[in-house]
Amino acid sequence: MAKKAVCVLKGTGEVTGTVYFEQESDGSPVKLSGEISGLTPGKHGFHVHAFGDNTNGCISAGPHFNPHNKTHGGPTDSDRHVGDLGNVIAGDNGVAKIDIVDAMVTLSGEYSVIGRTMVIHEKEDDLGKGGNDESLKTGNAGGRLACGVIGITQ
Ligand SMILES: [Cu+2]
Ligand SMILES: [Zn+2]
Repeated sequence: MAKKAVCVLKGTGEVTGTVYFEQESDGSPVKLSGEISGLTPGKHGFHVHAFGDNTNGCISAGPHFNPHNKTHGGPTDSDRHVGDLGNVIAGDNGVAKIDIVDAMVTLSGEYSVIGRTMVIHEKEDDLGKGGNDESLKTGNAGGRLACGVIGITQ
């Protein structure tokens, strides 16, 4: 049966967004759609972080969701965190349209992302190719502009 989820992203600044998730059946790819506004034009790292905890803002969401103990990578790499969705690209109007199909993110089972947090970052994610230690953890994507917990929807 198809599963759906939604995430409303908010932060301390002007960045806001809504992301919709849809998965046709268990094990099929997840489609993400929606948009994020208030961004500087260009690429911004976009990840699922481990915890659905926003008690201290986006920081409480913890590191990238990484249940298989991999290094940070890009969405098409085999060595990647489950949460590694790469970058979204904002246009000159500051809006990034989300149109992602991802084979590793799932809405069901032990590694479901429901109840975890989506984060949009200040900078571009270098996808693990930045040549330093931080690149293999966070992709050097910088601060957390906005975030929200991924919740079940109808
Ligand atoms: Cu992140
Ligand atoms: Zn990562």
